[in-house]
Amino acid sequence: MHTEIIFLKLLFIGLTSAADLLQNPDFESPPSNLSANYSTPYVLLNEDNTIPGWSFEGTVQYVTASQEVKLPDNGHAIQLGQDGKINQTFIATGDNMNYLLTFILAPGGQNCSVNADLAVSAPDSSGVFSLKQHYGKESWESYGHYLGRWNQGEPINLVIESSTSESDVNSTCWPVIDKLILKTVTTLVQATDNLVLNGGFEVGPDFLSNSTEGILLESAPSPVQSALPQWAVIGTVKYINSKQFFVPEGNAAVELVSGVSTGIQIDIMLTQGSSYYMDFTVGDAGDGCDGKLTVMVKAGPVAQNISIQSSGKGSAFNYTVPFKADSGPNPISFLSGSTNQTKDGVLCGPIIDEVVLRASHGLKLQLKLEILIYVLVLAVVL
Ligand SMILES: *[C@@H]1O[C@H](CO)[C@@H](O)[C@H](O)[C@H]1NC(C)=O
Ligand SMILES: *[C@@H]1O[C@H](CO)[C@@H](O)[C@H](O)[C@H]1NC(C)=O
Ligand SMILES: *[C@@H]1O[C@H](CO)[C@@H](O)[C@H](O)[C@H]1NC(C)=O
Ligand SMILES: *[C@@H]1O[C@H](CO)[C@@H](O)[C@H](O)[C@H]1NC(C)=O
Ligand SMILES: *[C@@H]1O[C@H](CO)[C@@H](O)[C@H](O)[C@H]1NC(C)=O
Ligand SMILES: *[C@@H]1O[C@H](CO)[C@@H](O)[C@H](O)[C@H]1NC(C)=O
Ligand SMILES: *[C@@H]1O[C@H](CO)[C@@H](O)[C@H](O)[C@H]1NC(C)=O
Ligand SMILES: *[C@@H]1O[C@H](CO)[C@@H](O)[C@H](O)[C@H]1NC(C)=O
Ligand SMILES: *[C@@H]1O[C@H](CO)[C@@H](O)[C@H](O)[C@H]1NC(C)=O
Ligand SMILES: [Ca+2]
Repeated sequence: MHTEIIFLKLLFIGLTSAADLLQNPDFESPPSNLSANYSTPYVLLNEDNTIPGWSFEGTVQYVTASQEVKLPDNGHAIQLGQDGKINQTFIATGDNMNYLLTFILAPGGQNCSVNADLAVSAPDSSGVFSLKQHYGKESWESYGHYLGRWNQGEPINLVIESSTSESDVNSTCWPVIDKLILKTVTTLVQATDNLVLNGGFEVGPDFLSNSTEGILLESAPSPVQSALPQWAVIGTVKYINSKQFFVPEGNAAVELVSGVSTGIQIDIMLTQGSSYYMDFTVGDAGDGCDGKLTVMVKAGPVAQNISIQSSGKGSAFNYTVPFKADSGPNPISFLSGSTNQTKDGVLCGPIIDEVVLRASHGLKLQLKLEILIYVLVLAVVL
């Protein structure tokens, strides 16, 4: 039994990187037959050009970072103009893997009145992304997206295209895409000491190695088709890493950035009438969000508002909410109680980490049992 427990815990962290599933994911291999020098920020591609790894259709331009178009690492990217579309087929690896995509969306142009959207689709999913300003210090944003779940060997056609309802194409800023990162995540398995899966938010889309920005996660009503596995996302949240932000535990946490009543939620079936404890950490990411930050917390039938006084330099406070489970799904949610900004006008908010849900009796008993069995096994071995 003890080895089984260890095995389960290993499964829980059983992530693999799919870093090289996509070819030319950052467009640093330039298109063939480029007519112009890289001295112009945009080069329109035609039928004589091919983009290594990708097919394209419609108005597509090769972009070089410049004063006009800012890109991470000052690299190259692709702009999807009118009816612009690129696609690439990758072969799924591993069985029943979930695929999470990270990418950069940058504004393509300066004096336009509307931004066209970017549509990302795969056989089991589609998502539409609009460039959101004021969520970071850069003009571009990094997004996370749940692509789907496939078995070994399946060919997956990833399609990225521009999308607009605007008829005046001349006043439209067309999206620029860069730095795609694919990550595979195994289906998470219940740990013995926490009834919430991914309660520490360690499983999520990959961070860009050089970016100082977090990753925006858009609304995801279904926790199984969420870029933050097991959590539904309401509004937009920012997935943050410990390399660039203050994170209370482990490598990642969630910052509630998009204002009142936005955040994360799960529904969980529990034993009706039994007592549970929910432990969690609230803090600030050290990103200059100084002042009062409020989180509206729900644990089954219990709702509680928690406010912290943040200095914007990184802080963490632990809380425990005891509750008796209702029948049916019990909501566990963390929603922002305020809309906040840093002095630079960047939207910010409280961070959540280390959500642990435990039965008030069951757990102690189980732990004792584990120790007992461990001792017995040791005794037998010796
Ligand atoms: C590209 O630009 C460089 C200098 O910026 C110039 O020497 C070279 O001739 C140009 N090549 C083409 C193909 O225009
Ligand atoms: C370059 O363009 C020529 C036509 O101008 C075409 O025949 C050739 O296949 C192209 N090469 C590549 C690698 O796309
Ligand atoms: C990170 O940035 C540095 C300097 O801007 C650059 O030299 C390096 O190639 C970047 N690393 C990656 C992985 O993009
Ligand atoms: C792009 O999609 C088309 C079908 O729409 C397919 O024929 C083509 O092989 C795809 N390109 C790549 C690079 O996967
Ligand atoms: C945008 O407008 C500014 C001022 O009106 C002008 O200086 C700049 O050249 C324009 N940029 C583009 C890409 O048209
Ligand atoms: C867009 O601009 C081009 C030339 O700059 C012009 O020929 C075209 O008619 C314009 N289209 C619209 C819809 O205004
Ligand atoms: C957050 O917003 C609330 C009102 O919505 C305000 O009272 C509080 O001071 C703000 N905190 C920060 C860090 O801006
Ligand atoms: C928490 O704050 C919100 C907004 O101020 C309010 O509507 C709600 O009733 C509060 N909840 C509790 C449990 O105090
Ligand atoms: C919060 O709890 C964790 C254990 O879950 C502990 O490691 C950490 O030190 C606690 N933090 C604070 C501020 O008490
Ligand atoms: Ca964490």
